[in-house]
Amino acid sequence: MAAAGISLTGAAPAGTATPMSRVVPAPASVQPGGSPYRITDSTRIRVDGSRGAREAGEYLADILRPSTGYRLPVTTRGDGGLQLRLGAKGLGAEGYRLTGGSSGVTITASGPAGLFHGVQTLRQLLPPAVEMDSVQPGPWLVAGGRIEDSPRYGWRGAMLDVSRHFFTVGQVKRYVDQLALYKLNKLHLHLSDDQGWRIAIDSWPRLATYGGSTQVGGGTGGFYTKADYREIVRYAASRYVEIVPEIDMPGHTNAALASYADLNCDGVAPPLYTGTDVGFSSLCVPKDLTYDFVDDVIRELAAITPGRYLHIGGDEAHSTSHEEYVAFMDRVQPVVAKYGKTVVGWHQLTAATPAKGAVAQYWGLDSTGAEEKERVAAAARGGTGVVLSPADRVYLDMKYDRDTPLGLDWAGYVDVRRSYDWDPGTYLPGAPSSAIRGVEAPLWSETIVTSADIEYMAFPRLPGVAELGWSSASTHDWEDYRVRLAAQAERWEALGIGYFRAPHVPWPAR
Ligand code: TNX
Repeated sequence: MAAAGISLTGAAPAGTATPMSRVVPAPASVQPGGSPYRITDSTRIRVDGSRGAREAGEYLADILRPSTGYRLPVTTRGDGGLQLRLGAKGLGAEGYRLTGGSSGVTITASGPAGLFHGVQTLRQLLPPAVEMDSVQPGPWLVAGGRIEDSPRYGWRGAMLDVSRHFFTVGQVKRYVDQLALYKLNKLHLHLSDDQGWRIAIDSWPRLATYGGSTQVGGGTGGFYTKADYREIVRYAASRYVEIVPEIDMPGHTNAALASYADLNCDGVAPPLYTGTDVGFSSLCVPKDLTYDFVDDVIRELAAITPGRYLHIGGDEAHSTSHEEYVAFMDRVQPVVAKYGKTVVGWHQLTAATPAKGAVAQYWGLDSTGAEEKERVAAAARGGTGVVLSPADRVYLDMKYDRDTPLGLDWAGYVDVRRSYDWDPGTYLPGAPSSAIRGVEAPLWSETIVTSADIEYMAFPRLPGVAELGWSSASTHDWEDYRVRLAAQAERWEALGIGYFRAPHVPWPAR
């Protein structure tokens, strides 16, 4: 039997506060102590006059009101209760400080993103039932003590492949909310591939209307209008998530080539494609029209993307010769810069000449050859940033084990421990740690059709990737992590997130 107050499943016993040491991702510093605060009918959410604090306060109220049934007014007047204030020094753009005691809980931060992340921590300190949309009994206790927290990396991402299967604006927003819960701050949208072009481009309308009209398996596909895309960007920004749009080039372009015959070297449009092969398509590198196309697409996409980055793909260009690949990247990267964005590419970009300030997204495996790893490391030494997405660690489309009903297995099975148990700081031999911008968990959607599919593959692996991106290496400990992870399960259940009950994690009984 567990000692009083300690639960082997990581869940706090009813009527006690969740320990501060249970938060995922692990905070930089936790000093538990003092009395808990109890949210009651008379609690107020007190904000300073800033827009960031007001928005974080309203966001917090939206989470708390349905389940507590309390009014929880957001006000600039008075003291105590749940306080959100900007103006703290030395916490960085995303850091925060949370202090709790019997008279209230105060979150302070230097910037609004920090307040928002602090609210996510507060949320995890409350019982999972706080996530329900009907009134629950409580009590609503927040442990006493102090957390001071800021992230290890600035790039903590997830990628969703909306090309192989299309996902609606509502489905993308749902995923954004799940990212925000674990302090992830980038959502990379893979907007084009052989099977579908998913973003309206006014100067080339058939890309979306024809190129977006199907998907893997032959369904009707879909695409985002510019208004849809802006809505995704706006919603993500309200959760401090930056959208990184990707147009994959010069390979993975069958949907574009099918939409405009003139883009093909032979002037003949191929049929739309609904299978799952890769590496068979290429833009026509010698043709001038190709660069008119690229310029139009990048200009229009950059104009609706407030974020800093534009991803140009560059992976698996097996139908493009090396010389043509290099020539293509030499010509296309300056277009991204011309429209004010920073190039991101899959790490094959390092086989060409990455533009100054470019970011390479590494998706190799432990078993990837030393030469390929060294090419990326050399680029990193030369100033190219690196985002780590090792396929046999963080590809969320890889099966957990042989029985996983969804997903692929070309990079092997990726169980929960494998996805968590590595160090981004030392992962790529020869890459200076200063070049590592962070981590990103891609979810390719050849086999992923519904939000339930997304969630089954992302949970429980995604929170581990979030922890690798946020928490310092000194907090890394599988035995401790798996207990904290298990404690998340009741929150997922309250949120309607179906997850894989991975072995070796002490999940609460159902
Ligand atoms: C490789 S990873 C791809 C994608 C596939 C994925 C499936 C990468 C940059 N390219 O085209 O969807 O494998 O796991």
